[in-house]
Amino acid sequence: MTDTEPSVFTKIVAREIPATIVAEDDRVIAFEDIAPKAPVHVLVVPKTQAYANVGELASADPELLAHVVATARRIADERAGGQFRLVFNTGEAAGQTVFHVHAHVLAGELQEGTLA
Ligand code: DGP
Repeated sequence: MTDTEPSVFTKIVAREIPATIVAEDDRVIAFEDIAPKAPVHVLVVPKTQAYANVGELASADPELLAHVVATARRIADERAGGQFRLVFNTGEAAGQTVFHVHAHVLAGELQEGTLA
């Protein structure tokens, strides 16, 4: 992915791809995962695609990372009584497929054999 090539999540931010959006502000967007692995499976995504993964985000903009986590917590409060898993797949070998940093918010029983 390059800066000139919008990621799939940037296309969702731009409403070029439909998604079930559950929260949005000037810095982040949250929407239902297209292939849910649990009864609650929401992705929380910084609107900028400048960071490929959580490590890059943590180094460059810890305040934005904190905002991603706070947004995840609020969604889990609303949908799952605040009991949730937060997963950042980092790297292909760890199952990352979209290299625009995103948090998986998972609640309820996970599909067998999956982490996210
Ligand atoms: P990861 O493996 O951590 O990179 O997760 C990427 C997630 O993004 C995966 O669970 C499926 C989800 N996803 C990919 N494309 C789309 C899409 O077009 N719409 C939505 N809602 N989710 C998508």
